[in-house]
Amino acid sequence: MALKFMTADEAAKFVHHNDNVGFSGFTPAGCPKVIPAAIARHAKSEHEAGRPFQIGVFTGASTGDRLDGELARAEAIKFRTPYQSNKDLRALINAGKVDYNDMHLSMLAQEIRYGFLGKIDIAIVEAADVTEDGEIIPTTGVGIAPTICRLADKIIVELNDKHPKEIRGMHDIAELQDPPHRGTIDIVDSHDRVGADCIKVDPAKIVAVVKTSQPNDDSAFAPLDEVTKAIGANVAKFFEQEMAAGRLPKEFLPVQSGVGNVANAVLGAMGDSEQIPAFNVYTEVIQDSVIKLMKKGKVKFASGCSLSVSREVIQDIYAHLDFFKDKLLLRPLEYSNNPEVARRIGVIAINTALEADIYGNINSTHVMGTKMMNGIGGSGDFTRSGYLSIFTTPSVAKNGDISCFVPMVSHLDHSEHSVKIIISEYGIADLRGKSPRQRAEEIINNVVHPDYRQLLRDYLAVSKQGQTKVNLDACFEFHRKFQETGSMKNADFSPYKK
Ligand code: 0RQ
Repeated sequence: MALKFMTADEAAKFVHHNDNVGFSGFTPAGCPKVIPAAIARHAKSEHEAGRPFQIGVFTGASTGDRLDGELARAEAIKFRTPYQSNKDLRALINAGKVDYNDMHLSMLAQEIRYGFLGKIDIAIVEAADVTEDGEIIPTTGVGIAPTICRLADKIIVELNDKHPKEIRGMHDIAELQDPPHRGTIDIVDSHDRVGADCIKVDPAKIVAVVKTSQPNDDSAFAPLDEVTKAIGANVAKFFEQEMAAGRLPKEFLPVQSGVGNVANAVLGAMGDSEQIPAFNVYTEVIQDSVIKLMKKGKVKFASGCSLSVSREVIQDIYAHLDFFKDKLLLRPLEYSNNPEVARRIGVIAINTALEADIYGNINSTHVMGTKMMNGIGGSGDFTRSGYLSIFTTPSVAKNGDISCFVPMVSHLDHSEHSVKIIISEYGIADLRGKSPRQRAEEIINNVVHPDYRQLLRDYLAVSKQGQTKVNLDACFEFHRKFQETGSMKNADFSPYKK
């Protein structure tokens, strides 16, 4: 069947008010670059004509500004799931103008299939290649593309020639069967493959192909500062201690590392450690630091859902595809983040917290319990199922006026039952096998900023004895004082009684 080439504005007309639209990609990598802006233009003209136009947006995770940003600024988003990190969209969510379903990423494709989230009307996917018989080669982010392509009535392909057709073979495309017919997933090692090298669709569903030549956004990182460097060094030190104690196998285990500067610093420090052997990566997002370590021979293989690297690094990968092609594998989200696989292969999960409490509960998402930052992302998929679940965080935020360690988290994403290790620039809190009382001591003595240690001890002193010492009147004294006075340092527990 001949492909129907057209402009982005022509293709955008296939999207209607109230449609649920599924987009490929994960982070800006693999997301359509020009069609979302065309939908935004269409939405604006509909609004000017006095007609409503808003859609549900389903993606693998966050996207680039050319997707979430454009659609948010056009007020074209009604519903969003499962994750976002765009400032304009975040503002609308926190103003109550967009309904946001923040969910564990591994569950999205199946919840769409189960019918929990409504019907996907149209799928818009970026491709390195598309054939007349319906073979779609994804680019650098897979996300939920296989599921949305199968379930949608219409598919629009954004064919991006910045990605060579020879990228074919770097993907492992499959979809899980739903219960009661789900079997085991035959991934016992990071490099195991269970699927095909492309997404196969009914070619009759491809209603439009839009050609483009837009690169991925450049994901630049801030240079490492003293705090992120110290956190990275503490993570590497922790692994060295674990190796020496025989609590990690000598060949090491696959690593999942979160996104951002701390994650880059952690991988950098692991790369520099002589005691840590070359390891595999089984993660969501493969960042620049992984590619750097791969070139040094320190990372042997990386499986992920997205290759979210800087423009310089992607050019390097494409220029040396023969070196990278058998070392990189991109999978759909329900495989990259699958808890069954993470538990089986023994993933070491390393993620970042916004705040932690003295018992090891983690808030990754809500500032002061209220405002959405990004979302839980894949952190829960890996934290609950990992061989070891580590959270990193600087000890303080906002020039020291916020302690990232508080008496009680203002929102809970990961509970004390899943979190094993917390690492800040001050050191390592090892929570394994410890009671709440012992965990509080470990955290206060090792990872809390010195300015806040006594305040947290004061809180414990006014808390009721029990399995977990809590004072329900005082547990948000840090947050309250920050909101009233601009600093958690003004917390005062003297008026509280046990
Ligand atoms: O604010 O930007 O205004 O300065 O939060 O904090 O320290 O720069 O940390 O960029 O690594 O983000 C948890 C948000 C950390 C991220 C979070 C303020 C701080 C700053 C950012 P400014 P940092 P990061 C991926 C797994 C959930 C998703 C996930 C995240 C801003 O890691 O979204 O884990 N995680 N996905 O000043 C108020 C506090 C604060 C605070 C920091 N306690 N209260 N503000 N900030 N602590 C899994 C993969 O496999 C990839």
